Amino acid sequence: MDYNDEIKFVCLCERIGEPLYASPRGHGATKYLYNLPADHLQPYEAQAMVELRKLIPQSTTIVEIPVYKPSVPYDLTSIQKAVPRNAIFSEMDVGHLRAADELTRMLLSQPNRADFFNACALCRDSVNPHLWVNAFTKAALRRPDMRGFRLPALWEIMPDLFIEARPWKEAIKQATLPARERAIIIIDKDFTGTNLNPHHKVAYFMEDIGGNSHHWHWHVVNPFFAPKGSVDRKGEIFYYMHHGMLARYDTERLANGLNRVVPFEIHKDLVEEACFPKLTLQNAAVNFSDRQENTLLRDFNRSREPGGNLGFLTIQELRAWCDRIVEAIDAGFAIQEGGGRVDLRTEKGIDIVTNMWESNSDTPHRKYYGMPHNYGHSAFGFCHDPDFRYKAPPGVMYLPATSMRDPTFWRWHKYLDLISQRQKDYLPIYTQENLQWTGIAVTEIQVVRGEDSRLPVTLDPVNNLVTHWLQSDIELSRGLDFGRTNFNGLGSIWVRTTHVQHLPFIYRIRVTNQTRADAQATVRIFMAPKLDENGDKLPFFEQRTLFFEMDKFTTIVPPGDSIIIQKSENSTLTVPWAQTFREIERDVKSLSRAQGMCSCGWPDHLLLPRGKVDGMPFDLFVMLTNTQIDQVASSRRQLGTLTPKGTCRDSISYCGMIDDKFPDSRPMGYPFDRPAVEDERSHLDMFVEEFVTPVSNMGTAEVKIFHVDKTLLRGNGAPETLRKIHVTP
Ligand SMILES: [Cu+2]
Repeated sequence: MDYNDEIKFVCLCERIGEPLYASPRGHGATKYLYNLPADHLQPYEAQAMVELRKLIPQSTTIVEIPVYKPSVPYDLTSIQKAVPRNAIFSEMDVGHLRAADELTRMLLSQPNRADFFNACALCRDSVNPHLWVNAFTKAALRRPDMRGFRLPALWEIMPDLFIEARPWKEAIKQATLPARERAIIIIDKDFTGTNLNPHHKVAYFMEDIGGNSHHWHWHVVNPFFAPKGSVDRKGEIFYYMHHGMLARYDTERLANGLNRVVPFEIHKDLVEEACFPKLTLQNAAVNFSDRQENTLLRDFNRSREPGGNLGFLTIQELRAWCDRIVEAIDAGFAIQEGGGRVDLRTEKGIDIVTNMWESNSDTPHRKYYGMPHNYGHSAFGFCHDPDFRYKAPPGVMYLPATSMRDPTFWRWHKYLDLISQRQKDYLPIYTQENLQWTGIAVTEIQVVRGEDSRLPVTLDPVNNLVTHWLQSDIELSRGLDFGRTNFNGLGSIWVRTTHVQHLPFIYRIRVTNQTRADAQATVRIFMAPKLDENGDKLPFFEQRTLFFEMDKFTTIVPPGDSIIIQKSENSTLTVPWAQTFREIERDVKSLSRAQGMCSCGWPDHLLLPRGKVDGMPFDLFVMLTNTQIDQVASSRRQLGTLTPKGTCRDSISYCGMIDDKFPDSRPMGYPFDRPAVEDERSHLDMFVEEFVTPVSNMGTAEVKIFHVDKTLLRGNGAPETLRKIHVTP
């Protein structure tokens, strides 16, 4: 895809609430003006377009982009009815999702990229803007003629889902000033609360813009209603990705002196945690609602809410769905719609059970097992005003792009995670043959820390990792609709946010291959905290579920001794800091970008947990497995044949492969995905060493993560000469 084609799509994502005819798009030397067919516009719009064009300064270089009627006609009536333009669009709302899927199908039906572009441009201003972003992203991901397209950072497209109302208001004020007089708006990392609320100690993680944006992307890449059977291991990847997020959340809690998350008690209905998100949804012009502590989870009926399609739900029903799934797991089979049983005592069981609670298109019986995940999210999102008597908007749990901010997200997902883990508990434990790779041994594991001259650290670089705070600037102007266009307020509006970052490191894994031939190995790297809340060593049955993936790649292990080197920034789990509109605009070279959108993956800056100031011990785990066994024959991309950093690629472990098989035949989370021994919970005195030592191709090392409480600046953002304003709530 060349630059001229790409930029036409990129600029569609700019100021999504402002009609395309209203102003040119783009911030570079060249501006792009979409020329919409006259009969597409209302008479007042056509007239406004003429008037507004007179305001464009003569000196502006304008590239006109003609938009034509696409060759496949479409009808948006039902989509507009299901989700009005100013409604709160949510991927948790079944009716909204169906409408978004309908638009995706229409966009996919366009026979070529030109028609696809025309359809995207023409329907953009006729449907709900967040629905449009969802449908456009899904269609672009799946169209072969869109391979290589770079979607700008989600926080630039829809900044209102990430940036609180107060800095937003300040940004609008800044937009009225000439560019040189504007200030950088600094959002403190304690902006949303104080440590009087213990959960606030991990707010930096819950509110992380990369983490939340990953969660949104993930749900777009793995939509609930992907056609039945169309996504390989759909339920399993849902379980595995969220399980990984939970393990990391628990680790952050331990690092901050908090207990691990307690699963939500569905039979108690008490939502103990409060949430005061301070976010405003711009297109709907409403604030996300707050929730007081100790709110009850109640039956909801939001059918009177304009644009709401969820209708109603009783908590008793939600409970019944969950209880039936648990019962199915214990019974060993699920009931299929129309009669018959689905066996759950198989490797595939995890997929089926998660299909049931995720309630995607592959659930064996939607009516009987319900839609616990989505309706649970919604019940939390509505519990402050369940019958809409106060006409209060939902809370952040209602949207995937914002739900991580709410402590109940983690409690609800922990509850669901335990349902899937319960299914895994019934599987036979791994035998020696399932784990051992004869002739291959991991003999030593080290991590070696890199450095940043701005952060002098005297610790031994071996096995001592370091995190710190990093300020990153984000540009709000691409998402600020109205009040500001390219001819009355040129230039950027900067917001400075703070997040965790780590010093880069490399893995050095010493291995021995006792065979006479090269061995193609899959290297699986995980990490888990070593100590519990009391500072005691975690027994393996508890630590096992805290192991989170760090990397997975393939390599050739030659006969004899050798060392495998891997850089932390090349982790196949993570994606780099997202590309901004500005970077895409400047990168005019026509790159041959064959890969996907490189938008789905755990953010690189969260690869390491924050750790503790005086060091937090972790067990780093490495396992080598035989790629010939791991390889999935029908997968287009071979496991681990990854493109070098700098080109686009998604996280395969977390996001899977679009329109292809998941390229690793092992259960996700292998070898930690099931109990290690029979009756695991009675083995309080079993530790990780007992699991690892008998298997030569596994190894562990203790590493410590030290948090240096200093803040560095990423750079490459706002000019430092600008004034700075600190916003307070
Ligand atoms: Cu989710």
